[in-house]
Parts: sequence; C-alpha cells; structure tokens
Amino acid sequence: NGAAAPSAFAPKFEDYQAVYNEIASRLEEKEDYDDGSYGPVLVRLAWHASGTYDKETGTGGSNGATMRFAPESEHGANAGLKVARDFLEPVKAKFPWITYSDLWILAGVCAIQEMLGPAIPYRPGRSDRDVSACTPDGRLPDAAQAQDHLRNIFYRMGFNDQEIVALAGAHALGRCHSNRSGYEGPWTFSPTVLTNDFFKLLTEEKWQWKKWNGPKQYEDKKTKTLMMLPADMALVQDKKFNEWVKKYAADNDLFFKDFSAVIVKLFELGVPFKEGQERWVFKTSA
Ligand code: DDH
Repeated sequence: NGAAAPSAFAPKFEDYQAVYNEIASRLEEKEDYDDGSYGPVLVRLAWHASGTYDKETGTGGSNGATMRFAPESEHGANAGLKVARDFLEPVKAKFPWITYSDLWILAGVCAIQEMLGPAIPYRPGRSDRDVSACTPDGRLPDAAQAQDHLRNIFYRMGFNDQEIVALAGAHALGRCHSNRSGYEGPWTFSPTVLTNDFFKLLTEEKWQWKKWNGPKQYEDKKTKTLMMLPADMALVQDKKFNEWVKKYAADNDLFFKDFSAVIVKLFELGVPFKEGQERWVFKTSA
C-alpha cells in the first residue's frame, strides 16, 4: 500500500518531538474531561505499563505494550485505562512508525512536563510484543494494603524506600473514580499540576476514615473533599517512609529532582535499548 516499512525510516529527536507536540496539543484541546485534563490518566497508563516489571525473571515492564490485550487490559488495576489508550489512537494513526510501547511512555513524559512537572529525559527503543508477553494479574500495588505490601511490590521492580516515596508523589495528579477502582476523589486541590502537595497534605492535614459504602479510604477533616488511600497513609505510618515524606513536603525542588530520576528508571525497566541511544529532553509547549 505504499507505506514505508518501519525499518526503512530511522526517526530522530525531531520526529519524537513532533509526536510530543501532537500529544501536548491534544491535551490542550480536550480539556472537557475530569478536572480539565487527560494528563493524569496518561501518566497512570505509562506507570501501569511499566510497573509490571519483575527483576528476577526480566518479565513485564513498558517494553511490549501488552495492556492492549486481554487478559492484561482486564486486570482490575487497569480499569479505566482504555480512556488513555483511546486518547492516543489518533496519535498512533498520525505517526504509525512509533511503537505503542514507546508512544505510551512518551505520553507519560509529555503529560508530566505539560502539567508543569520536571523535565523527564526519554529514550526510544521499546518494541510491541504479542499477547503471550502479558503479565499475570497482581503485579501492581493494591490500594487497600500497607507498607509490607508496598515493599514487596516495589522491591520486585528494583526500587528502594526513598524511590517508593518519590514515586507516590504522582498522586498530586488526578483522582480516583468509583466506577474504576471503587475509590473516589482527588488527593490535592490542583490535580492537573504536578507539585509536592501530596506530601504536604499528607503531613499537614488531619485525616479520618470516610463514612460511606465504598472501600476504606481517608478524607481530610477540614474540607472532606480530598482523599488518601490506605496505601498512601502507610507512607506516614512507616518510620522509614515518613522520613522521605517529610523531606519532600519541605522541599519541592528535591521532590522534582528525585521524581524525575525515579520516573526515568520506572519507564525504562526491562527495555533492551540499543547501545548508544541517548536520552532526550523534549521542549514543552509553554
Ligand atoms: Fe496511583 N492510583 N497508585 N500511582 N495513580 C490511582 C490513580 C492514579 C495506587 C492506586 C491508585 C502510583 C502508585 C500507586 C497515578 C499515578 C501513580 C488510583 C485511582 C488508585 C486506586 C484509579 C481510578 O479510580 O481511576 C497505589 C495503591 C499505589 C502505590 O501503592 C504505590 C504511582 C507509583 C504512580 C506514578 O505515576 C509514578 C495517577 C497519575 C493517578 C490518577 C489517574 C486519573 O485517572 O486521574
């Protein structure tokens, strides 16, 4: 049909920047969603694509984009992420040379930067794999559980305590949806801007159990509009985690620096990059 074979075209930085720009302009255009942005759900897609990694077996991770297929698309943790995958379909159609697995991670990078987060260096090199590479259910964290579970899940990916806490700062973004996870509400008052507010609110506000028929979650005493998951609250309840919560609550620059480093690590888990493939920082639309 005249389309170039993927191997005939060697995309460069400018080509990926064009994909970035397309995602950024779609984010700006489609502000009639949730709190005004698809950004948070794009970040969640990139994280759930990556967070299946198991360092012992080398399985899972963002290489493969296997969440396109059942059973992985139907894992409870991935409820609602079809919205994010569908948002990116027109981008894939416009730039067919990019793999889904590189595209989903690029979208996470774009969303973080466009929501005023730190620069997130990116490199391509992921290839799409078939349904046989789907990971088993249960690799992503369960929000109802606490520190022992968090350590089991994130140590399996190769992260330490400081990195677990830095990653959790992503909950400054977005919200829970009762028709997806069962939980309800945002963590912060500015869910479309990345800040260290998740840590500030965790330490500064008083939290109580929400009285409702849904799963056990916390609400802030003062406004009853914000939420915390049991797994979020475990970060202040655990002494070692809490040391990092306090540091990030006090210092947004430190949070941005550590968040950028750990997100790059998360997004690259298990990816067999070509030797010499450098990382790039994309220009934001602002
Ligand atoms: Fe999360 N997350 N997450 N999360 N997450 C949810 C939403 C979002 C857990 C549970 C939930 C990370 C870690 C954890 C984002 C990013 C990241 C929801 C609500 C639940 C539940 C889903 C829904 O109802 O739509 C748990 C548990 C953990 C953990 O134990 C550590 C990490 C590491 C990240 C990351 O990006 C690095 C984002 C963004 C959202 C908001 C999505 C949206 O649609 O808005």
